[in-house]
Amino acid sequence: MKKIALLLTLATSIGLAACSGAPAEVAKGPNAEARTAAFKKMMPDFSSMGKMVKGEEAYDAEKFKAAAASFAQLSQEPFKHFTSDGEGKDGDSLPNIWTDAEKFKAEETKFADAVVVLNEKAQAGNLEEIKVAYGNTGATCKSCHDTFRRPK
Ligand code: ASC
Repeated sequence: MKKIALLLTLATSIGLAACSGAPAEVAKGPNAEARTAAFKKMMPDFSSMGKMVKGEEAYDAEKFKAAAASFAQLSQEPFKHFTSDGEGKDGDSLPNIWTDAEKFKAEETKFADAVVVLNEKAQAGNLEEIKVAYGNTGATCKSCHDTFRRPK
């Protein structure tokens, strides 16, 4: 009887752990904090472009150009801080960032290249081409997150 109770407790804990997934927060050392701050800083530009691309806001060529140029600069910053703070202090960064550095670098390059094209298209001002470039940029965000960011 005791054995069954123990097994039940064990099964329940495993079940709960599987369902609840990763902890809500993983501690952040200084590098993780710097990454978060830099990603947060670049997001208003990406969101602003997103609203115009999705038609939630009227396309304003000058506003779009400014956001794309700013994003091209700000989006470089997070990648200066991808150094591990040590186990349990890397925030949303998964350990394979450090162990599979080559693949991570390839994701970073894909993103950076997509951002350059997005800025070029923004400055040229053809909304249909801008939409494609914006979509491609978002796809590189997702591709990296799917492999290297703690699932949310
Ligand atoms: C965003 C955001 C991301 C990317 C990604 C695009 O706005 O926060 O991580 O776009 O979702 O697929």
